[in-house]
Amino acid sequence: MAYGSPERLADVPAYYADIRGGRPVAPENLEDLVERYRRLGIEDASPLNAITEAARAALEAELGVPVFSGMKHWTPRIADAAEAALAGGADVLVGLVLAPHYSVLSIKGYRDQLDGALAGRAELRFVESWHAEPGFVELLAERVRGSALVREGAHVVFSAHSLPERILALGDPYKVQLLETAGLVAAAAGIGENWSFSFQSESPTGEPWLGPDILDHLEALAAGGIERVLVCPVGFVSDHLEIRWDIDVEAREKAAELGLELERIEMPNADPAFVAVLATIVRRALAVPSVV
Ligand code: FEC
Repeated sequence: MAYGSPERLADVPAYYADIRGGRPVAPENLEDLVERYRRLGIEDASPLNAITEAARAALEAELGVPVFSGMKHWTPRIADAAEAALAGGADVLVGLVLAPHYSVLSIKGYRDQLDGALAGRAELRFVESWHAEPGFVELLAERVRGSALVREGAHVVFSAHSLPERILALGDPYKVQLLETAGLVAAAAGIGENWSFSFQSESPTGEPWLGPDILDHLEALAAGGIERVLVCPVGFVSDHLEIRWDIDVEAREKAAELGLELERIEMPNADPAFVAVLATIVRRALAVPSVV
């Protein structure tokens, strides 16, 4: 399962309405979103949907069992994937989200959609989180280690999607899991203490979100004498709007203003090494139901 992305500019209002789940959309926020997709050239290609399909096909080939993709906020919907699996005779399903960290405001929504669609018609083995999966940690560490900027002493900023601060009062594991991934990757990459964590992609919903936001964080780093930064997004796995706009456009522009050199790691996307990690997680869920 993945977040989903509009295929065309004309789809953006319906897509945004789906994300808002019936709550009103401010016209200026919709215009701003359409503009971001326009500037990324979405009419030519919808990167997230295409990457998700490539990862699905590669995982199916690797596992030798049918793999279906379902999107949280676009088509094919998670319910469509569930129906397709059931129509193919599945009696056990593994539910895996292409987002490593659990939150009630994130992964639970995917699970609810899948549970609701299956309605008890098959056994669901749902992977709640895979943020410390050794293969995933190593894949990111390798990309950090491989960065020429890091070899020149760049500071590594791990990042993930922000969420409303109220999740902390709910005892949500999201932030703890994110920091755990960042710490594991930093240790495996051998960068010592030369790293920090910040959130990105906050939405204008009118309530406080988890911080620091990456743009403010870059300012603080520059003020502290840092000159080079490698961004390592750990909460996402694909090139999509939150990477290609929020990091590649906004964070880069901010870094340029501050005189900071900024690069980011390549996202895992449908890289065979990443597909192998996903296959390990699925095989484990199929073999040992109690561990998921
Ligand atoms: O490339 C694309 O077209 C889709 C990129 C995309 C990804 C993504 C991942 C996450 N989100 C998470 C949480 C929230 C919360 C809200 C929210 C709003 C948006 C909007 C767009 C959007 N998100 Fe997203 N998210 C992506 C895109 N997200 C577009 C609406 C416009 C905007 O605010 O910029 C606020 C909802 C509300 O208004 O109430 C909360 C989390 C993730 C990472 C986990 C995952 O991938 O599921 C968490 C990719």
